[in-house]
Amino acid sequence: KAQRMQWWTNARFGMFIHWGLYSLAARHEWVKQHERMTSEQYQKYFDHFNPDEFDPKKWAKEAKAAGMKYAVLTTKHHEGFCLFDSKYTDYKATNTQAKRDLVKEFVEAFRAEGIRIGFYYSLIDWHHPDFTIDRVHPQRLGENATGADYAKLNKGKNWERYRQYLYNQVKELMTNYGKIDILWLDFSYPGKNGKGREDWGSIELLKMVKQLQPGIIIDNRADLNDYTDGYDFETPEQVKPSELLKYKGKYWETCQTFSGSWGYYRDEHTWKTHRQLLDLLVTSVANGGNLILNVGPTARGEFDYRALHALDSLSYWMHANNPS
Ligand code: FUL
Repeated sequence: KAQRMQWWTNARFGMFIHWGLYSLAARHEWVKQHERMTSEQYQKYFDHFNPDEFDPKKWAKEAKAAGMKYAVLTTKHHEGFCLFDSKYTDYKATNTQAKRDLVKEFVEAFRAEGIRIGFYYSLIDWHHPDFTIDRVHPQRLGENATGADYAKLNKGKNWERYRQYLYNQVKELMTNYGKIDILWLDFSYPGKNGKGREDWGSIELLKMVKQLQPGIIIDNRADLNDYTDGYDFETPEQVKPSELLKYKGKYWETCQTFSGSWGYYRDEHTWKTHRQLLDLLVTSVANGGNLILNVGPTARGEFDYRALHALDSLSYWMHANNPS
């Protein structure tokens, strides 16, 4: 394992990219859930998705200049929309005005800059008809609803079909884009029965992934216990630097945002200062871990000017402190 992890340990700094239909709403990647939108109400974002400024070569250059050595893109977030051309759904970029596989372009552009490739894939899916409606789902019931109410609501849903769907999609991602360096599975809460690993079939899923991509590095968010179950690194999210100490001796990567949300949020005014970002990087590395810093591109496919300024400031620092 140490050998497989070596490049990742040396890399230390990566770029997270959260991009999807929620970027159009520009007020958090959980907007469908926060505002209890139905899929019909959410459809407008699909209909208007037209990233006319999308040029992943620009993104890759920004990442490289800032000293980032790998990049992880949301191929599908909780909303269920796929940036890639999956044969198992119509809910994908190819069917929007973008008319193309955006994951493919991301992979090509970042690889060309020598940046390693990671795929984020959400195990949660708020669009798929067989995904269980639970207390976190956009279509959740009122606070006082009982288990029986939920059972009634979920009647006719076939969890097995959803699980097969996610297996098929992960297989596509692991097969159609050449060598993938990182798989970043994400569940923020368990699936059908509240038993994540059984619901997702996590052990088998990871086995399949490792068979298809023997060198791949996988995060810990499929509800698995430890490294022997097949995952490779821990993912402390938005933690304070002081909390990082408890990960000492482990493989870990802290994921952090510029402001608060992961998806583009135009009116969020909690952006970290450039100094805070640099501190995050330095403290992560000094404590033996990685930092993956998130950018939420706009619906048109650009990095927001505040993100560009922050990346620039990191790149000046990298430049000034790079002996070569
Ligand atoms: C969480 C998600 O719910 C957030 O939206 C984001 O993707 C973060 C990295 O992981 O679990």
